[in-house]
Amino acid sequence: SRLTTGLRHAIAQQELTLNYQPVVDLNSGAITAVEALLRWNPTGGKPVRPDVFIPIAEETGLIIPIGLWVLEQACADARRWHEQYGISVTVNVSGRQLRDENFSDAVLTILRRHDLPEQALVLEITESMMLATTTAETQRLISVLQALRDHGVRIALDDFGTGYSSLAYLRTLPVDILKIDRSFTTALTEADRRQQTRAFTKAIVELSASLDLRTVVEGVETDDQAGMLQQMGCPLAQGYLFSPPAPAARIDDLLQSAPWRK
Ligand code: G
Ligand code: G
Ligand code: G
Ligand code: MN
Ligand code: NA
Repeated sequence: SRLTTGLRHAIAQQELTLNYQPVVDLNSGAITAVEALLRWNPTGGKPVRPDVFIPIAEETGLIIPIGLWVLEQACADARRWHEQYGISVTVNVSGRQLRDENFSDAVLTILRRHDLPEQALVLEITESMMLATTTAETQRLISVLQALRDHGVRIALDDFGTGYSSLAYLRTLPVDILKIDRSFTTALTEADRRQQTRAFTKAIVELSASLDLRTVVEGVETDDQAGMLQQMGCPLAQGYLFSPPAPAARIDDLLQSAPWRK
C-alpha cells in the first residue's frame, strides 16, 4: 500500500520524531521519567497515527529498523535529562523486536554509544506480546528480558489490567514496573463502575507494592483522579493532567520549571 511504501522511506526522509510524556511522582510532583511516543509526519501529507502505522511496521518487519531508530533517538535525548535531572526514559517495544535475536545486543550497544547508564532505560512490553508463541519461545523471550535486566535495564509491563491472564504473567515475567491501563483511571470517576474500579485499582496498587514493583497509573486527566490515586498509595502517574506527549524541547522546559513540584 501507499502507507507501506511511505513508511519504508520515513527514516531516510527524516519524517519520524519522538514526543515524550512525563511520568510524575504524585507525592513530590517531580518528573521521574518520560515515555517516548513515536510520531510520523509524511512529507507533504498529514500525520499518520501510531495505532495505524505501528501495526503496518510490525507486519512488514519495518518495526526492526524503526525500533532501532526510536532507541537511538530516545537515548540521545535522554542523556542530558538523565545527567542533569536523574530521570529515565521509557521506550515501547513490539513483540517482533523482542523476538529478533540481535535485540538485546543492539539495546546495550546503543546505550554505550550514547553513554547512557543501563539504569536510565526502561523497555515497555505488553502481556499480549508474550501470548502468540509456544512455551519454549515464551521461555526464550523471558530469558532475553532477564539478560537485559541483569545489565540494569528495567522492564515495564504496559496496559496492565486489559489482558485476561494478568496475575499469571505477573508471576512469570521479569518486570520492575507495572503500568495500570488508563481504562481504570477513566472508570474511577464514572457513575456506574466507580466503586468496583476503585476496589480493583487499590488492590492492584497494593499487590504491585508487595511484589516490589513500581506502579505507574496512566491516563490521569483530572485532579480528582490524581488525588484518589495518591490516597490509594499509587506513587507515579502519567496523563494529560500533567502533559500530553510533547517535543523534547518542551520536556527541557518542564524539567527546568518543575511546575508540579510540591
Ligand atoms: O503543585 P500545584 O498544586 O501547583 O500543581 C499544579 C498542577 O498539577 C495542578 O493541576 C495540580 O492539581 C496537579 N498536580 C500535581 N501533582 C499532583 C498530585 O499529586 N495530586 C493532585 N491532585 N494534583 C497534582
Ligand atoms: O502516542 P499514542 O497514544 O498515539 O500511541 C498509540 C500506541 O502506539 C500506543 O499503544 C503506544 O504504545 C504505541 N507506540 C507509540 N510509540 C511507539 C514506539 O516507538 N514503538 C512501539 N512499538 N509502539 C509505540
Ligand atoms: O499503549 P500506551 O500506554 O503506550 O499508549 C499511550 C497512549 O496514551 C499515547 O497514545 C498517549 O498519547 C495516550 N495518552 C497519554 N495520556 C493520556 C491521557 O491522559 N488521556 C488519554 N485519553 N490518552 C492519553
Ligand atoms: Mn506505553
Ligand atoms: Na498503556
